[in-house]
Amino acid sequence: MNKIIVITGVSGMDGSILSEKYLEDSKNIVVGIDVWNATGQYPNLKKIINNDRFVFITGDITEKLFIQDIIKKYRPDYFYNFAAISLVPESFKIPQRVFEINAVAVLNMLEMIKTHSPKTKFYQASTSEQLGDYLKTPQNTESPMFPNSPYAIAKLASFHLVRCYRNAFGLFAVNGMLWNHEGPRRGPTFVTRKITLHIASQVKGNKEPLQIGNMDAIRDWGLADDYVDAQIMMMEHDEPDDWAVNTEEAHSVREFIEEAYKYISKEIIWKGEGSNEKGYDEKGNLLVEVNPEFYRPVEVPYLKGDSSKIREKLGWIPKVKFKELISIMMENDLK
Ligand code: F7E
Repeated sequence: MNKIIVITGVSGMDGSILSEKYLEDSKNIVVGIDVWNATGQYPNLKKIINNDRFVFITGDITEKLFIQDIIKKYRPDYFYNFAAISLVPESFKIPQRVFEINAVAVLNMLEMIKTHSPKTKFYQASTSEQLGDYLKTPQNTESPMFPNSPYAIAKLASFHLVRCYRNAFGLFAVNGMLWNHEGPRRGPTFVTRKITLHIASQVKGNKEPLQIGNMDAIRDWGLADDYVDAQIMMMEHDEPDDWAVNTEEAHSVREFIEEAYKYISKEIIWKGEGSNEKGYDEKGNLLVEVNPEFYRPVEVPYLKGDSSKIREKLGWIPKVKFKELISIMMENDLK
């Protein structure tokens, strides 16, 4: 039987990778939703936009009737919600909009599914960012959560809404709590892609140094492709649950920069401290400099995950870890 899969935020990194995976099965139909843009360009959809089994719909997930129409029309087997304002610093500038998109829209999706299509399985893109100021490490879905940005607070509200609708109404509603995941489709404002794209531009002759914020922030970075596999496994599992997905390895932004320069055989020599810190190559060329403009009003200093539950119950493992992730991104951006 055909499966119908609705994916919001379909032109983003996870949405586009997931669509391609579902469309590999010739019985599946993917209904992809994203915001209208004036260019009409959705580069991540280029492999699937002409596929007969891919239906692309533009709209705004904060319009309740829009979501209602989609759910009533398709009564999907799966509904994946990736649509969000996902750049953390942006959320300090437009917090109300962030709450509408990252929290209220999720409430409406759950309500619509409960009312019109209660058999639809719902996936919420939940995040390690919810953890905020950590009290213990490594962290998982049961760790204390002290989110410290409007982004993370709205996401935590959605996390609890999903649990609540699962427990109260028996919906198959899943939280995939994913740690930072990256790859060639990552947006250029996130730190990993910003670094790999800038280094690639320096190789092509750009003399401007990479401008960077807090290099001491520590993250657990994995490859998006592996994490999308985890999402499918969660939705195929018999029981809905909350799952932590990460590599269980933590590295600083500074280590990411050093490793990415190693890919082009450059060793960074750091000089100065704090907002005056700069990175040079062996010949004294300035390659990196701290720019406080990229500091955040509040930082999430350290995120290292514990993914033992999904490893033990579903057999998921991350195939790609830190160094290989950087190689994949550098190779892509140098092309
Ligand atoms: O920052 C530091 C920054 O923006 C990582 C989103 O997908 O993952 C992502 O959130 C770290 C932070 O990701 C720059 O201060 C230094 O500590 O790449 P990011 P994020 O904020 O961790 C989670 C799981 C999500 O859910 C989010 O949606 O890097 N940092 N210098 C910088 N960050 C950026 N963006 N730009 C800099 O120049």
